[in-house]
Formats: sequence, C-alpha cells, structure tokens
Amino acid sequence: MSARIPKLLLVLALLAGPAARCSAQQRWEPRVGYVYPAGAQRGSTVEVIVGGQVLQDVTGAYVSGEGVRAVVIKHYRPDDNLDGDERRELQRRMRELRERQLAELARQGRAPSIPDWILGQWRQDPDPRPPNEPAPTGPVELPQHPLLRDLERKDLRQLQEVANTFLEWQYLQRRQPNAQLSDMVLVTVIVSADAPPGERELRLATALGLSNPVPFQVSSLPETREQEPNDPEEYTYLPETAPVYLPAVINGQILPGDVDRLRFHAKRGQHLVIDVRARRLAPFLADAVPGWFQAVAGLYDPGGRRVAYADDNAFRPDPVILYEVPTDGVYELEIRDAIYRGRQDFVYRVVLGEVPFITDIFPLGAQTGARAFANARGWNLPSGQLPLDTGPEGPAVRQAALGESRFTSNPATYHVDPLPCVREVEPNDGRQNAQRIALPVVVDGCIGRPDETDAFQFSGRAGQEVVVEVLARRLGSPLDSVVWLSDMSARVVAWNDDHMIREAILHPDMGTLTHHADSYLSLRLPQSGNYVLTLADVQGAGSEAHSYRLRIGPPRPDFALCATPSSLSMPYGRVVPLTVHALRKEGFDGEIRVALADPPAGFVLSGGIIPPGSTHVTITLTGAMEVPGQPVALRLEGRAAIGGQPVTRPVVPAEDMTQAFLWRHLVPSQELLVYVRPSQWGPISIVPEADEPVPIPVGGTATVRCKTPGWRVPIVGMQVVEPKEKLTISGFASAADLITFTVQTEGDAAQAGLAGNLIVEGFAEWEVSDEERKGNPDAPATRRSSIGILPAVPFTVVEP
Ligand SMILES: [Ca+2]
Ligand SMILES: [Ca+2]
Ligand SMILES: [Ca+2]
Ligand SMILES: [Ca+2]
Repeated sequence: MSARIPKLLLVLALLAGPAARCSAQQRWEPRVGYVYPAGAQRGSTVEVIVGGQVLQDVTGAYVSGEGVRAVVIKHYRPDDNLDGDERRELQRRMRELRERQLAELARQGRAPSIPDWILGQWRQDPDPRPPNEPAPTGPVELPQHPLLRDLERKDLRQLQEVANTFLEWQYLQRRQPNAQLSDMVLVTVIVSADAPPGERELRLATALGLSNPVPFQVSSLPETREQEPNDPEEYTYLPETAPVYLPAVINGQILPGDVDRLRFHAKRGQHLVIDVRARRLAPFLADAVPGWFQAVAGLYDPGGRRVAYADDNAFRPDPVILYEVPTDGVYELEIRDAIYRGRQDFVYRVVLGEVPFITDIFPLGAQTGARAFANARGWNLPSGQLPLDTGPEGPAVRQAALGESRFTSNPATYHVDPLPCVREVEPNDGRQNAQRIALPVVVDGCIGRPDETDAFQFSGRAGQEVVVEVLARRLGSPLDSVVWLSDMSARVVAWNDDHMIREAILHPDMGTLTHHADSYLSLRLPQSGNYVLTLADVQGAGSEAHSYRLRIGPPRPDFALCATPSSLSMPYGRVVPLTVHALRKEGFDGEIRVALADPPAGFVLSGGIIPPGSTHVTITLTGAMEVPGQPVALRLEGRAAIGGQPVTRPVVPAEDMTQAFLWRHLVPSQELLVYVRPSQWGPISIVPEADEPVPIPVGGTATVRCKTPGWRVPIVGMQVVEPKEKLTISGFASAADLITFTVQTEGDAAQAGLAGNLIVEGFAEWEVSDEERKGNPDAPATRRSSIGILPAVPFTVVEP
C-alpha cells in the first residue's frame, strides 16, 4: 500500500536469512559489482576501476552502444593489509613525499599551517623492526593497488588518503573486506567525441566467461572525481582541493561511515540542478537492507548553513535538489548513505549545474501514429513542448528528452497505445458529474490536488468483460493510484490499489521500481447499466505531477518475454542454459515459441517452446563452432497465436537480481551477449532429432534420439538436471552418429499435462595418457568428467 518498503523488507530479511541461490558453478563465473567512476564525458579517455569477483585472467572489457572502447590494463589481486616491511616502506615514502610537497608549497608561498604535532607525526621514523624479524634482503616493493600508483604525483590530501587507507588504525578498521568485491581491474575507457550520451553497460570477459553488465553513463559535461579525505571538518589544515566549475559531473564512492563534501562555484541567480545518480548505477544489492545505496544529499552555502536537503525524488530513491542560488560563492554538496553504510559498490555520480531537468510531463502518452507533444515542466528547459514518437514500431513504454546534445535533459517516460485517447474534463469528482466515456478508451488525467477524485461513467452489459488499467508509476508519475468501480446503486463491485504480480519471491514485471503502485481490475460486469469508475491517490496526495493514463476496455490477451541472464559464456561448440520468463496478460494462456532472430552463424537454440500456461522455461543455446574473439549479440523473439492472429514479441534480456537477501527482480539489460571461449576438448555437437515435444506416458518410458554429427563424444553417463525428481534416465546407448536414452516418469511426481524441457548433464570418460600417469602407477587409466548440459529436449507427459 505505502511506499515504505524498506522497513517491511528489513523485517522479512531478518526472518528469511540469506537466500542460498548460488550454485557451485555460479561461484566460478566472473561477477562485476561496480565500476568507478561509472561514466565519462564524450571525447575523453578515463581510467576506471571495475570491482568484483573471479576477475583474474581478465581478457577484455566491453561497453555497449556506439563510440565507446574499453581496454584492460591490469588486474589487482584482492588486497590485504600491509605486512611489516611494506608498512615501514610506505611510512618512509610518505615521509619523503610529504616533505617534498611541503617544500614545494613553501617555494610557491602557499605553505599550509599544519599543526606542529601533525608535522611531528609526519616526520617520525618508520616503526622499528621487531628485533627477532630478519631484515629484507632486497628493496621492499609496495603491493599493487590503484591508490599506490603514481605516489610521486599526489598532493598532500591525496597522500593523506593513502595514509588513511593503509596506515591509520581507525581507517583500517573501516575497511570491510568483501569477497564479492575483492578483485579490481583497471580499465581504460575511450569515449569518442560523437558517442551518444546516455546509459551504457560495461562487462568484463575472463578466461572463465563473460561477467554480468553494470551501468556506465556517457555524459556531455566535464567530469571530475571526489578527493578523499573530504568528510566535513576533516583535515582542515590540509590545502583544499579546488572547487569545481559548473556544469560538471562529480563522481564519488561512499565507504563505510563515509561522508563526502563536494565543493563547487555557484553564481547568484543560477537555477541549479543537483541530480544524484546512485541507485540507478546499482538498482539492487543482494546483501544489504535497504537493498540499494540510499543516497541523501545536503546543500551548504558559503557560510556553512544547510540550505537544501533531499533523500529522494518523489518515489525515486535517488535525491534531486533544485535550488536558485542567492549569492556567489563556493557551495558544498554533501553525499552519504541514509544510514551511514558504505562499500566500494556505493558509487555515485552527481550532475551539477544549470542543466535542463524535466520534473513531469502531461499527458503521459498518446495514440499510436498520432502527431503528439507533451507539456513538459521542469528547470532550464529549452522548450515546454516535448515531441513524442508514436510510431507503430517499438515498445509501448518509451522515453524522450529535451535539448541539444551538450545539454540534454533527463529522459521522460511515456506510453503509446493504439486505443483512442481522451483528456479528463474537470469537474469530475463524483457520481453526479462523472465524465462520460465510450469504451474502449485511454483517458489522460491528473489528480491535480490533494484528496481529488476523478470519476468516469460508461454503460455496460451484464457479462461484459472489462479491464481497467492505470499506468502512472511505471511512467514516472508519483501517483499511487487506487480505483473502484461502482454500479447504479453506488455499490462497489470491484476495487484495486496495487496490482503486483509475484511468483514466490520473484517480481517478474517490476524492473527497477521499488513499489508497484499502479492499479488494475479485470471483471465481468454483473448487470447491464451505468457504471462509475473512480480513481484517486491512495494516500490522498495530489499535484500537477500526479498524472495517469487510464485504459478501460475489453481484455487484450498478450504476452511479454524476458530472458536471464543477459551474459552467456560457453566453450565453443558447447551448450549453455538460459531462462525465458513469460508474462501472460489478460487471459492469454497459449503456447509461445521462442527462436533466435537473425542468428549469427553457428548458434542453435533448443527447447524454445513455452508450454500453454507456463510462466518460464529453461532453453539452451549451442555455441558457434569457432571462437569469434568478441562477445556476440543475440536477439530472441517469441511467437504465438492470439485470437487466431500471429503475434511476435521481443525477448528482453534481463538480469535476475536479488534484493535485500530475499526478493528477486528481473532487471532489463541493453543486450544479450554470448561469449564463446576456447575449449580444452573442442566442440561437442549433439542435436535432438525431433523439434516437437517427446511424449512420455505416465508410468511408461520414451526414447530420446540425438544426432552427433562430426566428432563423436565418449559419453558414458547422463543425469537429469531439470525437471529433477520428476523424470529419470534409465537407459543410455551410443552408436555411430546417434545417442539414444530412455526417459521415464518418476512415481507420482509427473502427472499428465506436465510439459517443459528436459535438461540433461552428460559425462564423458577420457583415457589418461601414460605421460599424465607417469610417476603414479596407481592412477586410474580413465577419467570421468562432466561435459556440461546437452541441448534442451522438449517433453510432455501424457496419459498412458
Ligand atoms: Ca567518498
Ligand atoms: Ca568522504
Ligand atoms: Ca483530475
Ligand atoms: Ca496503488
């Protein structure tokens, strides 16, 4: 009901404990947790740190979209605290470098007034070596760490960051080693001058495969990074870093307990937009409550007074401050986590300056094919009219921004629907003045002030199927809608607040939303006559931004598809699984056939049948017979017959993300990439003979035949991976270019009607060469190992 999800999640997370969804296989896949900085200006070359797990043997970095190239420079092993000799060496270097900096500042006449006791500490001899510890035989190398690069070029504040990170006890305590973020990779990102600004995704490839994607933003503004230490009132005796000139993007990272003060020049009369991107760079954290970096922002004037504060932007967790600057001077923006958490993946970007920013638009959409504009409100907008692309191609929910390439606004979200649209006409508060509408229709309306209600009347027949759908929160409106439908005698026949689809702990359709606030009704009208549909905000809120689109009409059976994960890795010629999720809408229950669209040569999809009524299926992809060297983008689409008409829908690539130890979300990615890597054994080519589902009688058996063109695999055994405990494999034979095995149902677990894909893991036996066995006469002559899964075999359990 309310948006106070984090508290609820806190309780649930404590009850549920960590979700153990990590298989042994997943643990050995490269995972990226963050990239810092998480963006760059077009026309610039920047070095970024990509942090994560299992990133050793990194071979490449990939950024989606046009005009961005990434080159891997170096992998850093997980860092430990310094040992005694390293610590003494760093203390010695720090003493030398600080003296050099102080001398240089004195020469420039800018000597800082550093308290004597601090200078005393800086000039101290390194810690003495314990008497029983042997001296190192050669020069001591400092460990490889991004912060320890180019020590000679660091100023006093940067040196203090090094000292805090590696030498100061109170800061060492703050370092919380986290296995998921222990690896770091230094990557150079080259953004061409004509690269389109916007959201990108960065992935790393290693010898073990392709990582998940993380957001990376291309901007058109100059970019800088925070310089620690920058907590308020911290190290005030050190020379300040120069304030930033606007407009700019400032990048930062919040470590445990960290508070960042970012200094910038502002001028009287500026309409300052402070747009913090934190959660947008990592929408869900699996192991934190709340399940994302909840950034808060405070603005301080030149006198040190806090003049603005934001912990969110309406329902969006990322704060936005709009501020008219009253006097010239150096202002400070403070960024921290709401409850002072922090970690390397608490990465943020702040867009700061007199830049265009759309706060809201109306209407929130238009009819397909119409020439349409929305009225845009906000700050520094070049125009109040936002053109909407309503072309028949493309998704129903789209985005548009205002402005030229250097100063492009944030995108506004809108909706395109083939139904005719009407605007609401006030006053329409209740039954007496309810606005008359003809079905089917999309109404563009707004809950313009607190406690407003909007009523619409239409006539219906007994038994008529009617769907009422509100699109508001999904389109960026703060409205938390509630709808109720009443009959002629004012009796409420149906009502709804939030329409949330949930399969156990999975939210298949929320994307990155934190609260599914939009309402939905589907019913048969009980009698013929006039009906009144009333819409309001469930908490009585209202403003010019509380807009909505309201669809009323017959059900529109349809489906949407997404596939997880969006990064696939396989040895060449082998098989990898992916899950296709089907979101069935308004009564569509039929079979959906999933296929590769314009497949690159060599890729074969198996098991692309989502049985009637099923919400997901594991399909497999068999890889190319050569190694392309680069990840290959694939597109999938699904086909079905709806009302006798063929319908094709794209399969949206997505990541299955866990939030706050429990809930799972399918978060769309920009592309589905498959990375084919060399294999020790070469391609293993197995193709099920039949495309159609294999019928398996209850209590009986069925034979599955697979062709093995090309190299014959020494398969000696198989086991069922999916559906476990429902089907078993009893017989297995391999001859010429054919493999056959027998499938049978397991007890009562498989009933007639059960359908899906049989996923089988194969095991091969290899002769161990004399060379390998040398020195160990007891070593077995053969070795058995998994060759991974075989292509999916569709099946259906039938009556005997
Ligand atoms: Ca920081
Ligand atoms: Ca800080
Ligand atoms: Ca209204
Ligand atoms: Ca609601």
